[in-house]
Amino acid sequence: MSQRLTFPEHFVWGSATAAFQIEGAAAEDGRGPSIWDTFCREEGRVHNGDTGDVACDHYHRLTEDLDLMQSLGLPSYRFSVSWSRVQPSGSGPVNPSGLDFYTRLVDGLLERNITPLLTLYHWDLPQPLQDAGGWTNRETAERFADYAEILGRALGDRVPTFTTLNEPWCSAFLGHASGVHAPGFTDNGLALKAAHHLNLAHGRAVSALRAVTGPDTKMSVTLNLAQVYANTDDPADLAAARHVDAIANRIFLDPMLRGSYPDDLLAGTAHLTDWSFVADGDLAAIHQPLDVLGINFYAPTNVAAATEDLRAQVTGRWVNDPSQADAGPSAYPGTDRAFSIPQPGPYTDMGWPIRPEAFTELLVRVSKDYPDIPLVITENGCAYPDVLSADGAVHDPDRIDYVARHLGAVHAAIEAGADVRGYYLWSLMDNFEWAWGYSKRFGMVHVDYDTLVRTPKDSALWFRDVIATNALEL
Ligand code: IFM
Repeated sequence: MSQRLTFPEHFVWGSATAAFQIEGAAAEDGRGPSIWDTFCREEGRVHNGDTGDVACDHYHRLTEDLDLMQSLGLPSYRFSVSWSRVQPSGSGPVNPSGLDFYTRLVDGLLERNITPLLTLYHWDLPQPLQDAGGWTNRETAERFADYAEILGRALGDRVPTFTTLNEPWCSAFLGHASGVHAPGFTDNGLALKAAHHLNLAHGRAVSALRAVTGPDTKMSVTLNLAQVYANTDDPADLAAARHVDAIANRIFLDPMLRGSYPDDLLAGTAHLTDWSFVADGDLAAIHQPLDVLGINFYAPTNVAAATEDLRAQVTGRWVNDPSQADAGPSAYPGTDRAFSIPQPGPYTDMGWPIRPEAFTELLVRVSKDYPDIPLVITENGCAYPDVLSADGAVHDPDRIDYVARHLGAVHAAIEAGADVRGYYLWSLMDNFEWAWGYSKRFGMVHVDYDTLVRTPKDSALWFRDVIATNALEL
């Protein structure tokens, strides 16, 4: 029997993108190279050798895309700023054309009554900063604060909410442990150091933004939290799941929201690093008051202790690590004794299992363990191999089903007491899916990569109705 779920008054609806994934215009108007420009050019890193050079050409099609958002009834839009476009060297002079692009974007949103949600960093570090050590160099956190200040001064009067980092877990661990993301390193100790510097960058950026924006400007961070299950009640499996929870979740949540690193994280990684990169005062700097916690969720994780038997049997991917080839280096330092167990389907085109109830459990858990901070779903969505049909439409019933069931899960979490204030669908349009290149389509708008024509999929029209009614038929 179908039911109608109504969302709270003032619930914020939107969709999300990121600069490198949609903008293109990689070498235009003074933009400098980022680590993803470099990574795409390294043999074998990205499917099909795809690059972000053109992407969805959003840089040149800004007005068309703003009109598209308006036609889809979006009340809010989450985007990220390309640091390399605004500050091509990652430090020093601002590139006025780059800043102008984001000014036009924000103004264009506001003219259409669409509320901007600005992410400062979605993985595209300026290459010159990488050449100086990237996130393994503590100085990068200071440069990030300078960059945050530039954006705060330029747009703080018009952007109500700033998000510092998108999914720092990916930057740290996919970038430095499993190596499937830029800069492509496989060094567990370095990954932990990068994680700390990302935490520090977040704290410094919040302070810098607060200093130049008004008291009503909201500060946030977006984390891709993992809902981790132990495969059995065996103490070894439970310990493995707890360790993955520390590396995936509490390594960011605890310093940002509690001002400390969890003891079990420090103990569980002591063979990889002595954590001497944590300087006096760092934890206080990281622990800044936040107004919103952004959560990205796609699929849960099932973990077992890695017995010799399992090593022989399991060829499943490492935990929560979609881009990684089977049995590569782990993205979870210290989980050399733990395996991600393949879960039953159905799966999305990424091979990720569809388990909406895990989303409810995650939201309820976070709101209990870290109370008093409103939550916003800054990403949720799915990839399917959508095609333009002969009737000119893109029929994507699987996406509608996935999003409806995950919205149902958000609603259930709210009913259970979680303070969830909004939901951003990933993504506005098909785009560059990192190591998967353009082979995975997450958009509610189809992009023809030859013509760059945009076609709203059935899911976009369905989502427009959900937004208009603030309710869902499930
Ligand atoms: O496309 C990505 C996005 O950049 C970050 N979160 C997950 C999405 C799907 O993989």
